[in-house]
Amino acid sequence: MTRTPRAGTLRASTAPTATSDSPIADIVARTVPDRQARSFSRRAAPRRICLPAGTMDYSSQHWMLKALHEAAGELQRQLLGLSEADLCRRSAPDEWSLKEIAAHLRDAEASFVQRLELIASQDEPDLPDIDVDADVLERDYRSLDLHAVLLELSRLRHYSTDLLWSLAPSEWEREGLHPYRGRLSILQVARDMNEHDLGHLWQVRRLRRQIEEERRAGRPPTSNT
Ligand code: NI
Repeated sequence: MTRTPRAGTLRASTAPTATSDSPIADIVARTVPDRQARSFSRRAAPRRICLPAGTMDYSSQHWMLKALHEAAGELQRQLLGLSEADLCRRSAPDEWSLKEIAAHLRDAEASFVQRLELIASQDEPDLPDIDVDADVLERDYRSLDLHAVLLELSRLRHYSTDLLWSLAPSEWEREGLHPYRGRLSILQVARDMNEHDLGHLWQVRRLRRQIEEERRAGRPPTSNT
C-alpha cells in the first residue's frame, strides 16, 4: 500500500543526518521531566464506551500493565554483561545490533507516549504517523551510550504505565484517528506496545543466545559491520 500521509500529518524526520539521536518530540522533551502537569489529568470524559462488556476490566488492565512493566526489566537483564562489541555487532547486514534494538524500543516508547497523551487528553485527536524503524539505520545508534538509552526507555515506560494506570477501564476505549490505521483506542495502543515488546524481546534473546554459543564454541563472533 502506498503510504501517503494526509496533509498536516506530523512525521519524524527521516532525512539522513549527522546527529546520532532521534527527534520524536526530542524523545518526549528529553524524557518526561514533569510533563506539563501530566497532561492526562486534564482529559475529557470518555466518548466511546459502547464496546462489548468484558473488553477491558480492572483485571485485564492489571495484566497488561504488569506485562508492560516487566518488559523493560527483561530487556535490561538480557543486555547485562555484554561487551560493547557484542552490543554493536550486526549478525547480518539487514539485522539490527542489540544496541540499535534498545534505541529503537526507546524511540517507539516515545511515540507511544505521544499517542497515549493525545488520546487521553483530547477528543478523537488526529494521531501522527511516525516511522521509528527508519531512524535505526539512518542514525548512528551504535555510538549511543547504552545505559543512557536504557534509562530513557525505563523513564518513558514508567510514565506511560502511570498514564495507563490513571485511566478507568472505560477510558481505555477513548480513541484517536490514525492516518493509516483509522480509529485507535488506548487499549489498542497498549496492545501494540505489548506486541512490539514481545517481538523485539524474542529478537534480543535470539541474538544473545547466538553470542553465547559463539563464545562457548570459541569462534570469533561473526560480524557484518
Ligand atoms: Ni519495532
